[in-house]
Formats: sequence, structure tokens, C-alpha cells
Amino acid sequence: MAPLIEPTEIWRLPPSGEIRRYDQWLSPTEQHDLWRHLTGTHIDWHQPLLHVFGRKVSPSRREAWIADPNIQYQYSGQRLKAQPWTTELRQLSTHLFYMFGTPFNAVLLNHYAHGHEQMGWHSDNEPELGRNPVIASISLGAQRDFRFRPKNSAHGAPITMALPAGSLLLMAGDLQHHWEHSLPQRRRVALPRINLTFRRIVESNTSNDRFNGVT
Ligand SMILES: O=C(O)CCC(=O)C(=O)O
Repeated sequence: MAPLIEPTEIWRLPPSGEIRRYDQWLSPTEQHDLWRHLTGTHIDWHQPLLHVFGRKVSPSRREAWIADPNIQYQYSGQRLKAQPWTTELRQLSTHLFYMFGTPFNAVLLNHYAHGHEQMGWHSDNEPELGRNPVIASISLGAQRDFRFRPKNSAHGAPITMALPAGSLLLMAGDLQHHWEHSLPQRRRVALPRINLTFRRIVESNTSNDRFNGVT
């Protein structure tokens, strides 16, 4: 993991959301080792079963939820069953704590087999994440586009950014309350990708905004 490097790019999205991307945060060797770890026998991957507008939907991507004991989380009507931390994921979480000051207690893993697999528009604004969640997202494997759009067009125009292998993306401030994000299909992408989003689950109505501009 790169030490306390400067972000490659920063976006400030109104009213007071912030996105930072750190390219090559993981070296090629670290990416390779982490990929092998996540695709070996340590992680129990499964297909999500979501409840969307009264219908059951099972997107083909696979996911896994790693969390401290007793941490409950649900999104799109599914309650995630937590798996215990592995040493490798715990180390990443500790490093992110030193960078951003957020004691992450969970990580959601998403595995996309190729560019047909995607994640639709949503915000990470579940009550368990508290107010102004700080989310750190690591990308491995195929580079994919990542999109943001405002819930209110007065806040600006949609943004598309690339998430290269080994990059770290930080989402902070009130971003999740005013903007949505998605990982669109990219049919020409033939290779798999894994994304890890480190999160802190807190009681509802509690501020999660401990990020104070540390680079
Ligand atoms: O795979 C990605 O980069 C998107 C993940 C995401 O949007 C999420 O976990 O909320």
C-alpha cells in the first residue's frame, strides 16, 4: 500500500460532497496477492437477492460481506450475513484508518465476471451508515467506468470517471445524500473486476463524518 500519498484527482460535489481518487494505491504485486486471496478459499461469494419495487432480483455479480461480529447491514431488502475478517482485509482496513481516521468495521466485496455485470444507480445512504458516511473503495482487475449523478439537477451534471486496477476512491461529506453512483455495463470489457468498499456501520442518526481532509 502506498504511504500517505496525495490524491490523483479530487472532485467537490455540491452541496459539500467530496470524492478523491488515488491511482496505483496498491502496487501490481499487492493487487496480484489480494486478488489471489479474494478468489481463493477464504471468501464465501454468493449472488445477491435484492427486493426492488416489490420484485425479487438476482443480479449476476457476486458479493461477500465481511464485518465485525454483531454488525447488521441491509440494502435493497436483503440482510447481509457477515463473514469474519481475514488478516489481509484487516490490514487494509487498518491502513485506511491511518489515512482517513475512520475506523471501518465492515467491507462489502463485489465481483464482476466481465463488463456485462454492473451495479445500478444507488446511494450508500442506509440508516446504518449514519449521516455523511465515509466510504473507501478499492478496485482490482479490469478497469471500469464509475458514474455519479445529482439527485437534484441544480447540483450539477453527471460525472464519469475511470477506476483503474489498484486505485482507491474515497467518498465523503454529504455526497451520499445528494448524489447517486453506478457501475454501468461496458460490453467490451472481457475481464473480471473486484471492488471492495470499506464502510463504518453506526447507529442511525449518528454522524459518520470523521473525515477531516487528511490526504
Ligand atoms: O463496484 C463498484 O465500484 C461499485 C460499488 C458500489 O457502488 C457500492 O458498493 O456501493
